[in-house]
Amino acid sequence: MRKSKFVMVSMVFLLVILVIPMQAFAAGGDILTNPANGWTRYDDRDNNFFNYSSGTWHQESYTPYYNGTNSNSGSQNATVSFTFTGTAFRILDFTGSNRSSQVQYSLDGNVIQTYNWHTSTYPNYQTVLIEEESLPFGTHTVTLKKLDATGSTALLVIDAVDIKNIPPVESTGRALLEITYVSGLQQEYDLSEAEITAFINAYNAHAVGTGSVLFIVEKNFNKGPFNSRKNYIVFDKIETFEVNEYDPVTQ
Ligand SMILES: [Ca+2]
Repeated sequence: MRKSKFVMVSMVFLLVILVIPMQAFAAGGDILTNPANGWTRYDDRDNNFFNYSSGTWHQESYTPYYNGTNSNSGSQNATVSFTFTGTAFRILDFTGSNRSSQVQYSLDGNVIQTYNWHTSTYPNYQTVLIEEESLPFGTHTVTLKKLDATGSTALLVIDAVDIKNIPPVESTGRALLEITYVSGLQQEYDLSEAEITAFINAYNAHAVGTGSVLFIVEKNFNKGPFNSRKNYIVFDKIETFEVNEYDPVTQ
């Protein structure tokens, strides 16, 4: 009982420590002309990564943007989203006199914040406008929606997005893989580190159009009369998943 209380107090304390800097750092502000080590950059014209919808989107070419490109829309309710597997992302563009004053940011279907990027400041290209650094490792969907009125001086613009997709390193632990399927069914698998890594690699390979459409989990428990039992995880049926690592020694 004492241990539980200590864990809870510690978790609350940890949350306070984590949340305050995250909120303060959410505005970003750094200029990143290249992704940091361990991060991957996706350019705005990567249609396998970005989903542009609910508005008229235009492509512009201009050297100061990453790769010399941006995608922009002045339509009210213009929406762009992307889904990734990892722990962190950064959205790059700049604040300026022709940017939207109401960009609604949602993470995994939850509205987080609305940004005003309509400023009189001189444009600093490839600035981090939104940054999340400490998400639980898994699949996440980020959505930006332009709420203000249609206009050519109120644009929602994507230059590029950086993703950190390296799973947290644990030396000896196991992990619970929690999968939510499109059907709403949730399943949990107790896997080794190697199995988790294999699953993530297979998932990412499938996401870019290579690799198998499924992943097979060997069940080492409740075999009953069978020599082996297998679970078949079909990637296209997955809505989202989370990996929660633990150390079996301390459980
Ligand atoms: Ca670009």
